[in-house]
Amino acid sequence: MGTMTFRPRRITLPAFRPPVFTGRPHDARTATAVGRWLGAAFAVCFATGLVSHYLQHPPDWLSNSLPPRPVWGYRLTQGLHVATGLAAIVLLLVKLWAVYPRLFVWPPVRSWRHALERLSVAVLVASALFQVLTGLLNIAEWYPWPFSFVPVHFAVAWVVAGSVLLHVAVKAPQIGAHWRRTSEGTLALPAEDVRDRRSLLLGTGAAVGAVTLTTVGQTFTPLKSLDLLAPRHPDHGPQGLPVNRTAAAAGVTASGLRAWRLEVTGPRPYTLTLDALRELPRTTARLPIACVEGWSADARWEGVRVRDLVARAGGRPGHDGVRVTSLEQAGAYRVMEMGADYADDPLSLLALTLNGQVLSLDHGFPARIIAPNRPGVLQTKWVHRLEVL
Ligand SMILES: Nc1nc2c(c(=O)[nH]1)N[C@H]1C(S)=C(S)[C@@H](COP(=O)(O)O)O[C@H]1N2
Ligand SMILES: [Mo]
Repeated sequence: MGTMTFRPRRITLPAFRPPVFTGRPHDARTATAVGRWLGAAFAVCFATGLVSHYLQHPPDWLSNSLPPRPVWGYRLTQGLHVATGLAAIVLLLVKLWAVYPRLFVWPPVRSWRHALERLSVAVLVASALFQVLTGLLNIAEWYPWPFSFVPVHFAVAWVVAGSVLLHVAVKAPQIGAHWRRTSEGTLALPAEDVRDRRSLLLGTGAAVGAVTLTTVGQTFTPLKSLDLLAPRHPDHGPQGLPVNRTAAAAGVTASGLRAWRLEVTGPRPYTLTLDALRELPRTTARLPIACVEGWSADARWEGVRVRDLVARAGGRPGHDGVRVTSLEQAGAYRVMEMGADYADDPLSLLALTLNGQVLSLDHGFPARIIAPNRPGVLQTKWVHRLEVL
């Protein structure tokens, strides 16, 4: 048997030729022009998200000094949070389209500095996409992931905020040139290039406008007739108000309520039947339910002031907070705490009626909390216990 010699042949790969992108829509000026709107949307979204987070999970030092006024405060901030988040989806896609040719820069890494810059952009893009996607699915109440939405959305918001700041710092020279209108010889641009960019920016503005107009009516009721794309319509639901969690979903049934009593604990604990509760002096207030998911609606509520119930149990109005417990067996919003300023506010009610009718089971019969300037998740339904803290 003869021996075969194996001689490896040298394989030469053709030199990689990255695609060439021309045209103004992919240049730094376009990226900057879209980027500043995206930056503004993210800034408002981040700030309003912090408001929402700290109203829902106040640190101890803050829990007794959150402001119950203006009554529409949370409605405004959360409406802005969801509206700017939705606008950011459009802006982010356009921005990524404007800059995606940079994925193909060759060589992919030129220096340490360049590598770090690309890494920071990767973190920015990934975290920004993650935030708008999880936010969007949350307003649709769809959770196709194994983690819990609120803490993860909150944590990643800081990653986005940090990487936006870093990105703006790294790109400061280009951004500065854009503001000074000196980048890439604007004045010398051919007319069609200027038209291209203008068309792209106008199209982007139109898309943001369309998304906003067809969704913002979920919270800005003058535009509610245009609310075609938002998951909720502020008028659709029993007694003219949407319902997030129904009594059935919460496991609350009419028969389970037959033995209902309101228990109030404190220095002088007491129990009230529904008839006895109805006998107490009542207050009427027009207050919104403002859901964290972005819909909100005003309604007329009538009920007993929380501060009267607290005072009757020997609590000190203005000093003591309240823990409120729902009949619901499980669920993140079964137990809620109210700081002293909220508990003492004359508009914080244990409501018995909604828009002139006894509360329906889905709206929290026999009694639910309604308080000014609070996230919907804290407007506890099917209340059966108050504890003076
Ligand atoms: N016990 C209990 N109360 C609750 C909830 C809940 O899941 N359980 N959902 C809250 C949420 S998320 C909102 S937005 C409001 C909505 O009130 P509504 O269904 O009467 O409109 O109720 C809040 N009260
Ligand atoms: Mo909600």
